[in-house]
Amino acid sequence: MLSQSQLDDYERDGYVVVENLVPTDEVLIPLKAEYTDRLRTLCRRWAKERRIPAASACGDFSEMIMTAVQFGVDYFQPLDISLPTGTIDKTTPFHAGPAVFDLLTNRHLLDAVESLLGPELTSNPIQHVRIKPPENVLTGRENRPHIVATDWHQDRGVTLEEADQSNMVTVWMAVTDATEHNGCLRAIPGSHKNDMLTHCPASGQLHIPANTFDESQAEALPVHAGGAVLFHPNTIHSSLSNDSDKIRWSFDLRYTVTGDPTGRAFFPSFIARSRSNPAQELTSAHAWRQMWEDARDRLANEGPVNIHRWEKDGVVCA
Ligand SMILES: O=C(O)CCC(=O)C(=O)O
Ligand SMILES: [Fe+2]
Repeated sequence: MLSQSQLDDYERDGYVVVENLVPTDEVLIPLKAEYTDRLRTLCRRWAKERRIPAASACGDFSEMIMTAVQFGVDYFQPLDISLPTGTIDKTTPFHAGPAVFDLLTNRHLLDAVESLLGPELTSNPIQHVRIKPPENVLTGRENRPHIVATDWHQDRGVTLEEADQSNMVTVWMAVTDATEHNGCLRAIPGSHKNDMLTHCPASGQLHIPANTFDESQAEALPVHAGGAVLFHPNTIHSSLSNDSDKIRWSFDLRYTVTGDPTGRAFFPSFIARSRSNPAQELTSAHAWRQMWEDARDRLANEGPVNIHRWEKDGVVCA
């Protein structure tokens, strides 16, 4: 549970930095092991398909990411914990492993979210892994917010209108230490008290135009591995670029009060905690994975999915 002073911070600023939110041995070590195995399988396949040199060492996690970057192989989608937007087919890759499910349902994490949203919590499918290489190894074409610095936005702006009244919290979990040098979050304190601002699509990201908020108020939010930043859906935030020479790794998860729209009804949500009826809680990592596979099969037969409401020609976007 969060302390009174952490709750006060959240109320005043729209975010709270919580160090040591999840235990390293229960959560981070299994996650790193699961991701390393998954990436090794991918790496060996890429080598076999000659997408990377056949002699590539598929050993260390960072090395494999750097090899993928160097040879222009997309490592992001096969490691992401969500299906993508746009067109989905029956083979669109994603990662829904048991260590991720254990993170989503970790009791310490849910205790903190319960302090903010109450005892009935749904895991919202708006969730991503962000494994960011040093920005200087990337080509200028790469602008996905899962790989480079993320532009200023509110998470409310990346959901559909149906979730505008939903009670929701984002949990931004650091897997590696997040610093100002390697691309930690930044946020505008108190911005959650405002309404949602207009977001403009540009170069593969959404952003709030600079003249509609005061960027000089921004606070950097460094946090150690195993800690998290919890923030409100109206909090204006972005991330810095990874100017270090190592990978920077985070997960962003979201929780919604059960019954409130998640904003992505076409992706699967599940009850992560219910104090009124604990039997409703999903406890099977396998069942969770199956929900995503079923969603993929369904969406492969439907048109592309859209995740936001914004047009390039919004009044402030010109
Ligand atoms: O880690 C990032 O680059 C930004 C993450 C973000 O916008 C979020 O977690 O909502
Ligand atoms: Fe965000």
